[in-house]
Amino acid sequence: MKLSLATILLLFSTANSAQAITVTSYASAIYNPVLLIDGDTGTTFLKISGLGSSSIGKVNVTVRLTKCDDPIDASGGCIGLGTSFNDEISLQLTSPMGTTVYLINPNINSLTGQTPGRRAQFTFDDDALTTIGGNELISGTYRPLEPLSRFNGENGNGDWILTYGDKSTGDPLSVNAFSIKVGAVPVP
Ligand SMILES: [Ca+2]
Repeated sequence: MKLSLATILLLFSTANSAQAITVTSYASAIYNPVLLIDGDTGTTFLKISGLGSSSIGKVNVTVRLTKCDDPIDASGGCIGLGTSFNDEISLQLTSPMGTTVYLINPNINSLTGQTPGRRAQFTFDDDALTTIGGNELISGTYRPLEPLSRFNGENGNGDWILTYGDKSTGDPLSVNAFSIKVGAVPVP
C-alpha cells in the first residue's frame, strides 16, 4: 500500500493524540409525561457503563426541553401562548464522581426570552462556537457555560445527573428528553 505524505501525517497525528477516544458509551431517556417544574429544581439521571478503567476524554450532552407561558401539556407541547421567560432556565450536569458543570446559568449567560415559548433541543459540546443566548429557544449545538472537559480524567461509569431549574414561579420548564455520550481514553 502506498501512502501519501498527507495520509502519513494524519496517521502520525492520530497516533500521537493524547485525547484519542478508544471507547464510547451512550445513554438516553425520553420522558412521557415530561419532567415539569416551576420555580424549583429537579434532577434526573442516566447510567453509563462499559468504559472499564478508561478515563473520560470527551462528553456531549443533549437536552430537549420546553419553556412556555402556562401551561405545558404532558407531551411537552405549549398550551400557553404568551411570553416564556427563557431567562429562568438553568441546566447542570454532574458526573458520577461528583464534578458539576453549568450548561446554562441564568445568573451569568441567560437567555432573555420574552417571546412565545417552544420546544427546543440543545446539544452541549466544548467544540461548539457559541454559548446559548438571545431571546428565543433555538435548537442547535452550543458550547456550555463551563467546559465539559472538567470531567476529563475521571472514570465515567455510573450515574450522570442532570439538574434542571426554573428560577421563578409562573411559566414552567419541562425536560422532554436527555442523552449523554461519554468518550474515554486509556489511563496513562
Ligand atoms: Ca417559571
